[in-house]
Amino acid sequence: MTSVGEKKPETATHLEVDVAVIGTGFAGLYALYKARKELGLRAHAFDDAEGVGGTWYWNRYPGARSDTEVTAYCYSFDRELFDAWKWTAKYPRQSEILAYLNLFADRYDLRRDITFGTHVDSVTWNDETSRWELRTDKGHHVTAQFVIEGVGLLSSTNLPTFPGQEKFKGEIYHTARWPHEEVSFAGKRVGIIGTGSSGVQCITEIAPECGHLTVFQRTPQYIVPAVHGPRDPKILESINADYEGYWESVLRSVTAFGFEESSVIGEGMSPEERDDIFDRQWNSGGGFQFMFATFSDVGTSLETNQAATDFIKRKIKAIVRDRETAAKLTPSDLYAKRPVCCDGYYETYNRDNVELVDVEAHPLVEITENGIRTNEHEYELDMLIFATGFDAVTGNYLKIDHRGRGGVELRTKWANRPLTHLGLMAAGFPNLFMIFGPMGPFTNQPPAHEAQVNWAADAIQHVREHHLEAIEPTQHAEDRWIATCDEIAYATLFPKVNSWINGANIPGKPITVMFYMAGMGAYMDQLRAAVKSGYADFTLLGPVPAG
Ligand code: N01
Repeated sequence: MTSVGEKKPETATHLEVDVAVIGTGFAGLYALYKARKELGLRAHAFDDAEGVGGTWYWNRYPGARSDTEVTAYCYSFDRELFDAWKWTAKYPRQSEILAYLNLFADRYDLRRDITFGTHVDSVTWNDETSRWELRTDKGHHVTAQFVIEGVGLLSSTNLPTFPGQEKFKGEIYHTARWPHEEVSFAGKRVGIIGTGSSGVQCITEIAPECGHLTVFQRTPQYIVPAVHGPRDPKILESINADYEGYWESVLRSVTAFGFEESSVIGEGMSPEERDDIFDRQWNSGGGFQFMFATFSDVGTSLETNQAATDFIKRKIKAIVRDRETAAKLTPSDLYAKRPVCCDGYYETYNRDNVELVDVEAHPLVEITENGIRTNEHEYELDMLIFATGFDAVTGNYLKIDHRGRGGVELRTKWANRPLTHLGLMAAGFPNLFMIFGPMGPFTNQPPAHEAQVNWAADAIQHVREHHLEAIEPTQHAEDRWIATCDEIAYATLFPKVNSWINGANIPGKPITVMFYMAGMGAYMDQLRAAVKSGYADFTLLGPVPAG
């Protein structure tokens, strides 16, 4: 057996490290930094992309920006970086976030330990050596004691195939695989399929640029304004006055978005009082804010939820001039998907060059040489954009052939639903940490990534300091975590509505709970309790006997 401390001769394709990292978005970059700089370990990362950035490398579509205010959409551990980086606006554009992540990679010289343009095909646990063996599509063979995967919650693209798709003669794009080159819309007839977060940003940005825009909508969403603008200097001043306190409050909150969440119960309140609060939030903007800063029970009380949906429906009616279009844009389900915000979305449908097609009522039959044919009409297009989202949460994990102890396949283990403990580790898969894995918290991601990587780093240190080989959650702990996640989710309204949150957007995918919905604060308590108990819910494996 080769111990991690011993150096084995390396070839260009064979690498022996302490920590292998998959993905170089927010999570992977921080994991690489942490393993190398803070734990002093040998680490190497792989990424499919040709550069760092993860989701922000791929999602370059027009209008792409975060809907978390910048002050909570960054790393917290590096105060100097926080002070040095001058975000230009409240909700950062994709290009700005990507520049920030590139700066982070440069600041800590991370690129020398990253192999880009390389997909990790398989991650296999070797029972004899207690090491992971990784193989890539470029022929790399990596041996690592620990694996940290930051493969992206929303990264594996959902590209539905329609009959005749190959015949289309125009340009064709997916929002999450947008080209690096400039795409011109001038004078073109553009079609967009999908009206989720990506779709609405794209639609609003492209409409004024193109000749004609046809939006193919299957399910309307509740969209509230973002009220995008310059950063509020007062927020920054208050963060600077108590930097640690600010981040503590982010981690104690439900959403980890950095805004003040409401503790007001909407149920039982008069409709006028409720509308007043919704109206104030509509005017100050933000999707998660509309759901969590107005009342504490929009996601749990049918009454408050309906008050929210009635309010948005009235707004749609007031904004959209054409009655028929307004009706098509009006959702009929609960407000219990990942909340969406975008400035000027409903106003876009008042433009003469924008048309809305309801493909639920008139299904999309085929893609032709010249455009899209529904069961009612053929729409001629020069460009077709798929804003059809992702095989979320589990998609990228299952693209890698994971085999744990005794050769158990992750695909088999997760055949009916994804199973993890703390959304971070899975029974049967020792020393494998999934950052924002299934059954993790339903929150703003960067602060959660940092917390999970910190937890993983502490676990790694624990194993090494105690001269152990591996840490793995017990089956009992995993079962209990899943039951806890289910119980919490079913106390909310989210399981009642189909979306990527529960896997319902992908045909054939199990529809199930995939998040811990009790919020960031409660999740942090769970992470701390796991350590405080001396890893009581984990099996700690000792050294492999020599010989
Ligand atoms: O994907 P989505 P997204 N025929 O799944 C439609 C994050 N994000 O990329 O609802 C016709 O939400 C589908 O229709 P339906 C954020 O967490 C954040 O927009 O399934 N239509 C839906 O309209 C977000 O929630 C930001 O009926 C089809 C759309 O495509 C998550 O990513 C920006 C179809 C997909 O919507 C996903 O957002 C962007 C078909 N066969 C993304 N298949 C910000 O921070 C799918 N659709 C602002």
